[in-house]
Amino acid sequence: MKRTVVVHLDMDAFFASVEQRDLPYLRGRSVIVGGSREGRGVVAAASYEAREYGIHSAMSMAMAIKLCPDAVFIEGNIDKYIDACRRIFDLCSRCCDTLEIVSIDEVYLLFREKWNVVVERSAMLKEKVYAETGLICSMGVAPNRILAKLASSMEKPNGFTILLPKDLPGSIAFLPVSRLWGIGKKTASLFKADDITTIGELLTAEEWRIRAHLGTQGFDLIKTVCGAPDKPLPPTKEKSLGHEFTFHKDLEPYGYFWSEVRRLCDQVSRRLRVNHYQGRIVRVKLRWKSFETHTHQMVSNTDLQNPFNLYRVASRLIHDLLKPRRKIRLVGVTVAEIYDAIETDLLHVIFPEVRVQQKLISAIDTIWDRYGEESLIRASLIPARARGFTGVSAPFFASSSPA
Ligand code: TTP
Ligand code: MG
Ligand code: MG
Repeated sequence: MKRTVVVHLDMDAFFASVEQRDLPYLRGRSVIVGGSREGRGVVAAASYEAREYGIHSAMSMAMAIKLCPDAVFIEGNIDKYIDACRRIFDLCSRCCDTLEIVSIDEVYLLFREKWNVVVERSAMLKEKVYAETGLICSMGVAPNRILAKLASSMEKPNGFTILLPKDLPGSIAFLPVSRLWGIGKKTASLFKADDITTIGELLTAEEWRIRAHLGTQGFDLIKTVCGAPDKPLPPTKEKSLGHEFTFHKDLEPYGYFWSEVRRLCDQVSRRLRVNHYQGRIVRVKLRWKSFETHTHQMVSNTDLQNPFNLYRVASRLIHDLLKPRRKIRLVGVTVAEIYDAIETDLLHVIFPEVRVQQKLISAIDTIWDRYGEESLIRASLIPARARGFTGVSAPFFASSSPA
């Protein structure tokens, strides 16, 4: 059986590079994307030019200004970064067997191919990412995830590093132990007190020292560093999730209809949040009074855990399907091609407009978690409910079938 070869891809100075791409006068200059220059903002991304001054992500803006007052400071545009990230992930998903999204600018690509095939495909992907998005990334090719991530960081920016099994662990022995995923600053300083600073020194350290600082997992780490493959892949997850609503009485698409569509979007995005999923496709379904059924879908480049975004896309799709004077029996909203959500908490802190909506959404989640999802409903549904308008709501989790 072929062993898995892992490729790790990470964009270089991601947010800052998007700005340099879109505003040519920023190219070659120190660019800092982050919170406001006043107050308690932090640096989200720094271009490689800015890093020469010691600036890095998560540093306070006040400190960044002190270190490099001539830098160009930009508050950034999250929609642009998410759009770029979707395009990149889309290119990645087309060239490997399994794609694992780690963060907004980072993925693992898993291949069950020979090394030379993987190397060739990865090099082509790197070129494609640049050709289609104008952005540069670094890639690492290795026998497991930890080594692939290490490899992609070894020659940043614009790096392409291959860690062949036959050269391991010698090819990484000179690197500090802190470069390994899972060894934080604290553990690294404990090792340092034992005169272990490089990966090579870690590999020759006495067993009891490794156990003392890393527990029994330390031995797994050592095997990994020597090129052992990762544990088998987890089974694939459900591919879509949605909600549909059958009206008590067939109706034309006016006020109340749209309130129910909003509610469907609330429910679907809530389930994405609860399960920590994100999705690429929005699909709607309309069943007419005649039982004739139509579906319509589009690729979405926005955060669908946010019900406002989901409604914007779904309502556009429904408008495309509507026919004059025809009554509707059922409406459904589905998000398909779901995948594990990217951790965006930091982005919420940095971008004020996202932060406001996020506050509202998490307040709603808190109430629903505590009192159930009937405890809080849209005000626009109250008059219709009072007049006896109702219907049957049905959630579903599909493995492949459309809504
Ligand atoms: P990273 O990949 O950690 O950093 P980077 O792409 O800017 O630079 P590198 O070339 O070293 O990979 O993060 C990706 C993006 O995520 C980054 O451009 C901005 C955002 N981010 C934050 O908003 N806050 C943070 O603290 C970090 C680390 C990243
Ligand atoms: Mg990056
Ligand atoms: Mg990253």
